[in-house]
Amino acid sequence: LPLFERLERRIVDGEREGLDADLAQALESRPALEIINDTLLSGMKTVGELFGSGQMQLPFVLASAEVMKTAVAYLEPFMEKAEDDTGKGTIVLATVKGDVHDIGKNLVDIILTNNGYTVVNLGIKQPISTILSAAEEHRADAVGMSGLLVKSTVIMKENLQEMNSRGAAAKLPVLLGGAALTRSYVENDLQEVYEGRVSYARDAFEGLRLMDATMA
Ligand code: B1M
Repeated sequence: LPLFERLERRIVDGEREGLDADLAQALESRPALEIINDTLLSGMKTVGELFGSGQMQLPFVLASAEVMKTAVAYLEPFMEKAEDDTGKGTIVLATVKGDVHDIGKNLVDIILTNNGYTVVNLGIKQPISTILSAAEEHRADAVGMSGLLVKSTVIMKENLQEMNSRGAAAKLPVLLGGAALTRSYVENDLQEVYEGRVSYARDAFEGLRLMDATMA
């Protein structure tokens, strides 16, 4: 297979061996971010489709996710950083309670960090109480929640209600992302229950744009 097809295939097949050499070669002709967005994410999309239609079993999805993470870790040092553009603000980021999916959240972390934000990444399965404690401790300017399961969209709603009931925290802008969300669910249903501002980010770059708008 040609290089980029082979790389995409590695994600789908969960094939770690030879990955570094292929990534090194890919970097000779494309920027790291483009490799992630166009090649690796396309592989993860196929994994999702195969899993969703019952053609792929969970352990293989896990293997694909591990190769994806390894690839992103390899590429991260090669990604562009806005060196002179630091201290733009602080965001607490987490995958919500009950949800283990973290590849997207970690991409958001990388993109925001590389563009001058301080990201407090709490990891997966985080209850709102932990998220809010961290927001207070780090004097966060915003809270970011990720979740890929349909049930996570319900958790996000409960989290926003909990933020309302805690008063001051309700003023914090909230950024939401993850495959199970839709823009209209966030901008209508969720905005309706939240006293602060809640925004939907389709991908990590929209997350960055929204943070820039929030901090402007
Ligand atoms: Co799971 N999984 N999974 N899974 N998994 C999905 C989400 C699913 C859609 C697959 C499917 O059925 N087709 C499905 C959910 C169905 C539903 O709820 N309706 C599903 C399921 C069912 C499950 C389990 C329940 C399976 C089981 O146990 N029977 C289980 C759940 C465990 C749990 O959470 N409690 C489970 C487990 C797993 C693995 C552990 C094997 C693995 C995760 C490994 C890991 O993350 N460390 C996994 C994977 C890999 C997937 C799929 C295939 C790929 C997800 C991914 O990493 N995509 C996924 C299929 C899919 O999403 N269509 C699936 C790449 C990633 C970059 O995209 O996270 O969407 P994403 O992030 C995007 C944007 O959404 C956005 O930016 C990113 C791109 O720039 N974004 C944000 C995300 N968060 C953001 C936050 C922001 C801003 C933007 O601001 C805060």
